[in-house]
Amino acid sequence: MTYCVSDIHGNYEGYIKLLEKINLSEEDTLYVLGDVVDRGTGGIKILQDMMMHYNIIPIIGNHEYMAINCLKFLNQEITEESIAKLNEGVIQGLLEWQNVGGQATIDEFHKLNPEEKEDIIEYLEEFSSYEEVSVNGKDYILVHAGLSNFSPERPLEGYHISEMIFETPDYDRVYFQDKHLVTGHLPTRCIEGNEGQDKIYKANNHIAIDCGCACIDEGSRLGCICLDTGEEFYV
Ligand SMILES: [Mn+2]
Repeated sequence: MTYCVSDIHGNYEGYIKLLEKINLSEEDTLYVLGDVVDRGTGGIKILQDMMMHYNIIPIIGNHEYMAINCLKFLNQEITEESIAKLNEGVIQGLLEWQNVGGQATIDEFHKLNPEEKEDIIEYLEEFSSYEEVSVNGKDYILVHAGLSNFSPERPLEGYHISEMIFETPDYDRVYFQDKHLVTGHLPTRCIEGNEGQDKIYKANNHIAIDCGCACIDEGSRLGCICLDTGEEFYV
């Protein structure tokens, strides 16, 4: 079976419960569509578990994109050289990351030993920007947020990462007649026509799966879809 989940945002307990709920076996594949880290306090712990599973495939989200550069910077020794590199861009990157919940990840990162820190940075650098899968003869494009500057003729490998992780797609628009676009990033409760519902959204060849697990109010959940059966799982 092929499963997709997104925007776990440091909710380690939810992640573990989900693995149990879908009963992820060695023959299954779980795609994680980005934003594993930040806000919640268990993002690094989730990454450490993910990297132990060859059948959990990570796709980059805007939070990982911000985290990579910042963690690399924080992981170097303080030398004249590193201080010289501390320019406005680096500082702004750190501040922006903190503004969106990066501090939880920084705190967790600081508790790791040097080898674990290296492993996390290396693992984050392995994340793909998107994945294409076929299940039961149906084609899916898995990407964190959407496809900015979309044109049906544009090859997927021609998109820059930044065009796939920040901008939400137009859920009223069919992007590909013959493919489904699976996305996270925007809690589905914010999609027009799905207001207030923390539920997987399916329409116009879109499958939106961020069920607001990072929102702390009641009802917010971690959603997961099985592409083979269409079955939805929530924790
Ligand atoms: Mn996001």
